[in-house]
Amino acid sequence: MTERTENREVLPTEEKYHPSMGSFEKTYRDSIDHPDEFWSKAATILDWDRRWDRVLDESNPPFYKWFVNGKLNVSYNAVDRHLLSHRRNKAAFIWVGENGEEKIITYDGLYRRVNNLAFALQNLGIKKGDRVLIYLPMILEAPVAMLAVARIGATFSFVFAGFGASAVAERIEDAKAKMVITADGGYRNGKIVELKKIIDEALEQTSTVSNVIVVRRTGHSVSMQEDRDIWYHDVVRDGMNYVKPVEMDSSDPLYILYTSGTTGKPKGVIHGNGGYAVWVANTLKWAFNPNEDDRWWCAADIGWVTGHSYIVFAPLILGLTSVMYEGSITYPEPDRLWEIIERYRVNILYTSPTAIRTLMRFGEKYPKMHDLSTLKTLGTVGEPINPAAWKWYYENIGNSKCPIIDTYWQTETGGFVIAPALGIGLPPLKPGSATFPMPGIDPVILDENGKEVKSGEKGFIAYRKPWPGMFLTLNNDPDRFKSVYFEKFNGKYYCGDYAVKDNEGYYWLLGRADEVLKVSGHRLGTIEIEDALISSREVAEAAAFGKPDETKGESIVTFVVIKDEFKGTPEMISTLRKRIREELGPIYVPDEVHIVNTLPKTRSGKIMRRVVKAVFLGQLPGDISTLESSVSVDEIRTAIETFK
Ligand code: 6R9
Repeated sequence: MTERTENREVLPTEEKYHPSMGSFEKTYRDSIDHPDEFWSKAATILDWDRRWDRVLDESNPPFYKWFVNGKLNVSYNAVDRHLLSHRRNKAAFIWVGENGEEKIITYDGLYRRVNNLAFALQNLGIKKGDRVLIYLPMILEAPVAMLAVARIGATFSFVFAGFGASAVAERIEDAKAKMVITADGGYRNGKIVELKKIIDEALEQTSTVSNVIVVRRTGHSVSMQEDRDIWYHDVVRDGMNYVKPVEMDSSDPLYILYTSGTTGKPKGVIHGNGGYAVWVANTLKWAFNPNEDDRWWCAADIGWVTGHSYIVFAPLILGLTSVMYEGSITYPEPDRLWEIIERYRVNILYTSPTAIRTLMRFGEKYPKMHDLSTLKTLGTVGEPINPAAWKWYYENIGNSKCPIIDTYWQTETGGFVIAPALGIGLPPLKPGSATFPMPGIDPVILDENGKEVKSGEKGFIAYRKPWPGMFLTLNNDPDRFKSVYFEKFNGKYYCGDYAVKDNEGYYWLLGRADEVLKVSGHRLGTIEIEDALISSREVAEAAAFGKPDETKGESIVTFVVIKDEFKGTPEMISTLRKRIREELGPIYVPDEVHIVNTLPKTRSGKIMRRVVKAVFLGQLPGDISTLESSVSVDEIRTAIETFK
């Protein structure tokens, strides 16, 4: 045991940490009025190698430092420290394959796998500060890879396995990844997704990667490049190869996660070790209050921030048992989620409004086929939930007895920022409202000029104080970090959402105020879609925007102008859709592609996406004073009508 503990004090979390038992209001006020004491106590949710000197260094805003000079290893906190407690033989993950296969991995088993992979990574030359890109489906090797990279002090960047080759290449290049961890393929709706092939294509466009580790999942044949590609099972040896967790500074990077913004280039959001880990573990406790024996199921994909924070880091730091599901929620039948809840007696389900609306369409028949009585709490994330979906979820899945924890947050915030706090005092719920801020979060709703709006009025939601889970910066781009998030409202953090606070203080999140879409909960940039279209040799101009969609929240609509020499080419629309699928991935494929002769532009030549959208949705186009004089809105309307 000695090598496992390394002079660290290993205690089960509960013995050291008791969430404030006071009311929500008291806890919240403490967090705002006495942040040092509050966060010093909250940080004991982790085992630190060295205690911090100061809770927060605000000397160089917006580059805030939490738990200054505190040292720790997050992989140790998620795995090793549970081994000396009753949790050693506890299931960390109950994994369910799309074909119904089951694998249960204990904390001890996770420890062995993480160490063995960390050992292999070290042997392949990966060390502190290196970047490793992970492109894996929802298999157990995904959390193992994240934890193994974190163990040796390297930084991972997990890319959702639904992204296409160009999107992967762009991320490899931006992160300067030295290694890729992928699989031969993944399963989705019973079909194989060719992950290795996509990596091969991406690597043709990049030059930083020296090795690719390939997990055998599907077993179908893939090409392996000698000297570069290695099978996971060849490099990860059996037995137990202990690797000492590398001591990390609280503000060292833990991972980079790319997300969409208002330009074509995805933003590499960097999260750190100490503040991030304190934040995700505490927010999970505050919002969902899971018990030691609960079965927690965050039904997101690990490739998105929800999976990073609430499938991997928070539940493992708390020593919980999670269900992890490989595939599609409607495969083989639309009762898949309900069947898994019954089979594994899940207690807490955390999913997206899109998933709820998708399953709602199939009717009550499917949930009724299963015993869902073990559920005690439900959660949602990713987009605003409409009251009809909330009600359906509450009545048919929660049997009108489970609170719905509507968690509002972003990739950049690391964890929940506004959510009902079951663990410290659940407020009466209002369907569609994420209720109140988490401790430490100080939101304000502002108008365009930065003036606070009155309750009941819509405005931009910003934050007056930093919090521990806030991202550190953007990869390679500290200036963009400052300008994108902190300039609009004079140093306050702002990231693109509209909200209203009602007269009882409840927050209602109303969706994006910028060029970002939420399609089935996936965050996509309209400009990324336009860029991919314009880079097609046939396309002269393109505009992309979102259209309200009953199930997906939003669907993607595009308008394109085809170059003269390609006009009249048959199958143009399917060619363009196919190209987007290959480059960016299936989630980016537009639902509608309309070919038009002209698009409205400003006098300076910028395409007025807003006007196209308004005309398309039958709304007033708003201010068109900057429109190029030769093109009238009526003309556009006729063009759109003709080609609709
Ligand atoms: C966690 C995640 C962030 C954007 C965010 C907002 C929307 C997320 C929401 C919600 C209303 C909720 N969003 N949760 N809107 N209610 N409960 O989704 O991160 O992919 O970065 O997206 O998602 O618009 O700005 P990310």
